[in-house]
Amino acid sequence: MKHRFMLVIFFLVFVALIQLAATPASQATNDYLIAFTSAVDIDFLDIERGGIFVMRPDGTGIRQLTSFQTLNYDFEPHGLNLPDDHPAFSPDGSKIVFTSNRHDRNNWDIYTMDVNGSNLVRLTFTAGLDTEPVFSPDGSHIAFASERSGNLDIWVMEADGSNPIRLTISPFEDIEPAYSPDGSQIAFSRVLGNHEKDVFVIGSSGSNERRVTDVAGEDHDPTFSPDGTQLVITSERAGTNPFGDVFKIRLSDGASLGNLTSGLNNGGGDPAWSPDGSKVAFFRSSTAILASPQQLWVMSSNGSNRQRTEPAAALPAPPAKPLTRATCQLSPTWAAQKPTTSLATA
Ligand SMILES: [Ca+2]
Ligand SMILES: [Ca+2]
Ligand SMILES: [Ca+2]
Repeated sequence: MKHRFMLVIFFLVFVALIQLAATPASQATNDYLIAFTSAVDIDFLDIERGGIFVMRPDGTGIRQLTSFQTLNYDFEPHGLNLPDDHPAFSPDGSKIVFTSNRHDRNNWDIYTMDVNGSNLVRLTFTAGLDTEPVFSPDGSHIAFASERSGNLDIWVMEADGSNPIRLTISPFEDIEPAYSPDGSQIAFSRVLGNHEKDVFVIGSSGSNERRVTDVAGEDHDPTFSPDGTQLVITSERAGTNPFGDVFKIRLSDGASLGNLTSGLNNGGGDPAWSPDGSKVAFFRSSTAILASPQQLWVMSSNGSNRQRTEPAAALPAPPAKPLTRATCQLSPTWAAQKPTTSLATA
């Protein structure tokens, strides 16, 4: 997840990291779960508003799993980390992996919890940032970005936190890992300079690193198509403010297969492909200004039928004060399958 654009949080922060559980295109089942991080701080005297939430796709059944002080965030040139951030479902939907600085506000580490918020387990114990964790498709491993070796690289560990292995060895910041559907590859973003990122891919055991995009500006936030041959990314190649657009590219050579948010005011970013391939979730800035609140949108994977799908019920009551400054990070991903734990039993 994700993210070059963070500004200072003053008294209002709206942040959502959204995970939409897989929903069959023809069946709007309501027993999937959405997990997301929200850091809405409508009152700076009440700084415990943020947290990881789960809810049903229609916004009902909202439960707050964690809470944090929304001002206790970290802003680095490559992105933002909230006190609890980047939740991602396990493949069976029973667990959520996320990053947190709950033990030390200057040190993020990887944790898992059950989808009801219980059974918290800390998986990493290293200095510095450990973030953006994602389960492998078989649930056996977790890929994440870690700066334990000096700057951010892509690492993989077993799902219990054991046997961490460094995959990328570069002087650049390597972030935003995403597993291919067969688990054999991990796409990631490399921060090559100021306002310069490109997408790379590496074998999930660390071999055969390869550059996928080589385009001026930021190409990042890769996630795979269900067949593993394409990626959706955030790209600035169309020049759309403030973050660029959602582009579909071919994994083999990085060729553009289209701007999926062409013509959409303020473009879109942080795309994520649904497991059935029919939809792409993305964020859209509410204005062309970097610090604007973000909205979650879902479109067909050909870029048509773009619709805002706000988790409105997840957010506190409308702000009593005008929104003066806001920043947001919103990185939708889709769980691989319907969670096995329902809210009724969570
Ligand atoms: Ca750490
Ligand atoms: Ca590196
Ligand atoms: Ca680039």
